[in-house]
Amino acid sequence: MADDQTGYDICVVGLGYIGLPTASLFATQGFDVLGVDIDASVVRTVNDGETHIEESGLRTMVEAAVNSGRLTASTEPAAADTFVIAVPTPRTREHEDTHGSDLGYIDRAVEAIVPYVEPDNLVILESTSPPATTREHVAAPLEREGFAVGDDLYVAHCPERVLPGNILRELVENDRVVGGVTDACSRRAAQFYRDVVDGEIHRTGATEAELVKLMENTYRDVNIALANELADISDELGTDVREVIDLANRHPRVDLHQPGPGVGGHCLPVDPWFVVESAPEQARLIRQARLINQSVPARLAEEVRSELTDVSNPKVALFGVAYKGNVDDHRMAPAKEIARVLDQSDVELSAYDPHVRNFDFELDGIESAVRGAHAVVIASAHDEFKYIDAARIGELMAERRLFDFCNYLDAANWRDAGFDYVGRGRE
Ligand code: SAJ
Repeated sequence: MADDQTGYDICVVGLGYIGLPTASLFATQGFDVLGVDIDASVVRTVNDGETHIEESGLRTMVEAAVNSGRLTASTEPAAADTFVIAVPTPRTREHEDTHGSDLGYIDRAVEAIVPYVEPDNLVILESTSPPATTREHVAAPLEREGFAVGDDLYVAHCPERVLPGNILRELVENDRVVGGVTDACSRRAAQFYRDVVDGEIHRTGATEAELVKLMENTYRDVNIALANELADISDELGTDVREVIDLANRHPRVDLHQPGPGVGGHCLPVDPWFVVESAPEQARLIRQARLINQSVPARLAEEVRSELTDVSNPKVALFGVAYKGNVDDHRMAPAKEIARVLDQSDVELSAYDPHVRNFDFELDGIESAVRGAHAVVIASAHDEFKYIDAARIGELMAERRLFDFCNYLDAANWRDAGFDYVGRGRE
């Protein structure tokens, strides 16, 4: 602890993909940090200098932070100058076109810190949240405790904006948007990040900051829906979607994204709904884009199934169950929906993923996954898949079909090995 009178410099509530990197980053910069998680096994792991998530460089940083004595984990918060809340904000219903947001984690985090918050503290919400959450779910309950936000307590939203797989670098290099409940709150929160962030720090209001974050991911989701639609158009017209996108993107003001097996992760499939929910009448395009992306995995699974109608006892090997390439995170991965649809038909399913350790069902080694299979489906673009020996895989399979829904592999290489190669929107 920095000083027994005031407690820790920082108390980070939620030791997940954002909270743990944030806590260890500040600790390695010399701050005394308490990391809090409701999961006792996470707390034990961190106190042992280890990590429960796969993220490049994180293990080393956590180990250094814990060994230096500046990072401690606990299931209980304690007094600190600054509280950072980085807990999940999941949606409440899946696969429907209206979605509520579950702010229970935020409410419980605020409740947990209330006994420790003192005058002049700073409370920051980093969790991606629907508009007005910082005011209504963080500032309001603290005001009910007698604080005057902006006067004797400072509350702000500073959305995390880092890319999984690249978190430690982006935490330092990316610009930050800091939205205070008042101007004084914004100034105080900006000052907090200045010690560890090399990027620019932009000050705005709390609700604006919430919308900035949501629109960043919404922009990607709408753009990917456009790319997925373009893949279907390319199938119809017999054009190569990759070439069309690549050449269109040579224009200085165009940045088309890529089609794929669907949009997964805990951000893009969720955040646009927060916007739709906040202004349902206005957010028509955002809703439509979400529905388009949401429908992709099931449609692709049907496509696989229909290619196998003549096969008796078809077996499909799913390669990649993570929500995108080179991560171990499988939250809302398109592979889950592909597996669900195939599983409902008479297809025998196997799955291989070199990054994911625990999945919804048991994963196989590469050879047992493909043995006797009639098709391989690529559902996450992991680097390892580029180095697969297509001929060797083909020898083990009953029939050689490859559905490369990530447009990731070298079609010529697989065709040379006797595979019937199907990509997204390309010959
Ligand atoms: N995807 C496509 N086509 C593309 C790009 C992505 O189909 O052209 C798919 C991916 O395969 C994946 C999904 O979209 O299934 C989401 O992947 P992503 O890389 O776009 O985003 P995330 O969820 O890993 O991280 C995003 C990032 N947001 C932006 O880049 C604007 C990250 O910076 C955020 O911090 C993160 O969301 C978050 O936590 O909100």
